[in-house]
Parts: sequence; C-alpha cells; structure tokens
Amino acid sequence: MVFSELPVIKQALKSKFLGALVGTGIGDALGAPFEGWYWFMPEEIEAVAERREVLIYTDDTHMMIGVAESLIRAGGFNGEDMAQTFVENYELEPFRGYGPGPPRIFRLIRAGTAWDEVAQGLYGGGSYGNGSAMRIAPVGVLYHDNPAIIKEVAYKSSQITHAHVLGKEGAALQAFAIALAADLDPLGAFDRGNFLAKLINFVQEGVYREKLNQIEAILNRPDKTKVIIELGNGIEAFNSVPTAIYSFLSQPHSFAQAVLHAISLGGDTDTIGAMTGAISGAYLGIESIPDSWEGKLENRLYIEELASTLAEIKLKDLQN
Ligand code: AR6
Ligand code: MG
Repeated sequence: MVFSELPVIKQALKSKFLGALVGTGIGDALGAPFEGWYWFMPEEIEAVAERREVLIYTDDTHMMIGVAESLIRAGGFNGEDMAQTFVENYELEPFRGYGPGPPRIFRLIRAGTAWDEVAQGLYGGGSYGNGSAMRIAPVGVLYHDNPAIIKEVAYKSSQITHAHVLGKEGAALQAFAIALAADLDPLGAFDRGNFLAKLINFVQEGVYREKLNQIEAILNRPDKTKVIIELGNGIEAFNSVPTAIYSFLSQPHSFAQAVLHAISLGGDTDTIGAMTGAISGAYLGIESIPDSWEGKLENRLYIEELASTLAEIKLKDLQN
C-alpha cells in the first residue's frame, strides 16, 4: 500500500472502490448506444450522454453487481453462490443485452448442472468472450494487494460462464490491471512502462503478452486504425481487454478522456468502455468521474453501496 496513514488509506481506498464499480457502470452506459458501430468522435458520445436523462447500463454492469453481491454475501469467492446470484439476477432482468452464452448456462444451472462443470460445453471447450472480464471490477479492488488471489478468483469466477483459458486469462488480466491501478497514488507520477511491465509479467497466455508488448509502440504513435487492427475492438476477451488497458494508458489522468477514447474505437463499445472505466476509476477514484455522468447512472446509489461495503470489508482485513 502506497498510503501510509490510516485515515488517508481509508478515504483513498473507498474512493478507488467506488471509482472502479461506478466507472464500470458509466463506461458501459455511455458505450451502450454505440455498440457495433464504426468509430466516431468523442464529442458525439458526450452529446448523446448529455441528451439522456438516465444512463442505462447493460449486462456488463448487471453481472458486475452480481459479482459484488456474492463476494459480500459469501464473505469472499463462493462459486455456487455466485452462480446462483447470476441466475437470479438474469431471471429478474433478462433484457440487459446478455451475450448468447450466459443465458444458456443459466438455464442449465437452474436445471441442476454444477456451477464448475456447466461452461466447458459451450463453443466446444468453453467461451473466450469478454463476459467474465467485463464484470471483474469487484475482484480487482477487493484483492488488489494479492496477485495470486486475483488470478485464482478471476479464473474461478470465469469458470461459471467462460471456461476457455483465454476467457479466464482475460478476466485475470483485467482484474490485475484494476488492482495495480487501485494500488497507485494518483497524485504521484505515473510510470506507464512499469505498469505495462507488471502486466506482461503477470500474463501467461501468448496472445495477451504479444498484444501488451505492442501497446507502448502504439501509444508513442497514436493511430486508431492500428489500435483496432492490432489490439482489436471485438467481443472476444483477447480483442478487448488489451484495448481497454491501452485506452486507460492513453489518458491515465482523465477518466472522461480515457473512457471516451475507448468508446470512440467502435465495436464492443459498452464492454471496452466498462473495462476502461473500471481501471481508470480504480486509479483516479470516484472524484474523477464527471458529476453530470455519475448523477445520471441508473441504480447509482446501490452500486455505490456495494462498493462502500467491499471497501469496509477490505479495510477490516487490512487492520487485522
Ligand atoms: N469459439 C468461437 N467463438 C467464441 C468462443 C469460442 N470458443 N467463445 C466465445 N466466442 P459469450 P459473453 C464468441 O456468448 O462473453 C454482451 O453484449 C461467440 O461469437 O460467452 O458474455 C456484453 O456486453 C460468442 O457468441 O458471451 C459483451 O459485449 C461471443 O464470443 C458480450 O456480450 C460471446 O461469448 C459478452 O459476451
Ligand atoms: Mg458488450
């Protein structure tokens, strides 16, 4: 932990938990109207957000809420509890724009298939969609000081819906990026090379390592086409998690600019926006999210309550 005094730790930590969870919701809700489009200007995204009275989120945030609810209720990761939470939340709000895989899995879990066996049947070996990375913010902040647990919980929570190793590794990488961001003091100098080196050291799967290795060069010569071709803007975890990391690194000191940049790349805008918002919010804290967006986020108070409860759990843990 960078922060040395307890009151500072408390306030900073809570702000970062709130930033990561609300950041997920904002990136998701801002990106949702543009999903599947070709790229556009950040100003167009801002204009659409301004005209909306409520920023409505999609399955990304709905599932992130499920992850947080289950971690709180079960006092940590419990696969059975998290799977049941996903199923119950889905049945209450099936209209959130879920990917094709999860609803099939939820039906099988409802029918009695075990939570850790159901997902490998999908797509002949499990899904590598970005669905388990998009929801991972609560894991990233709660275990931010322990990379081994981050990896273990990211893999196990992925197993419920995304059993392919590239789906699990994408969730672990996204969680670790959030964790690193949560552990840094936003008032200090930001060392991009060091941040990237830690991520590269963390990943095991070649496709992620190769893409992370390209980020520095793209950041030095920004080119949207290059980002889309080399890092991707698709629904697969390996075509979106590195892109979210890139988007954060392109604007590390501005939540708004990082998220707008991510969405402006087009493609899976809500999810790349959600993942960028989670990393940026974990680094800069809740104060960095523009009030005009935060105030309009659907279910904001509940998301903030979940984030505050997770922060309290973490602080108790740190004191013991
Ligand atoms: N082989 C081929 N295609 C695959 C494979 C595979 N092993 N795994 C995934 N795909 P899914 P999600 C492709 O259904 O990850 C929402 O809009 C396949 O085309 O597991 O939860 C969210 O906002 C499959 O349909 O769902 C996110 O954007 C697709 O990846 C997104 O959906 C998605 O995998 C999350 O979707
Ligand atoms: Mg999406």
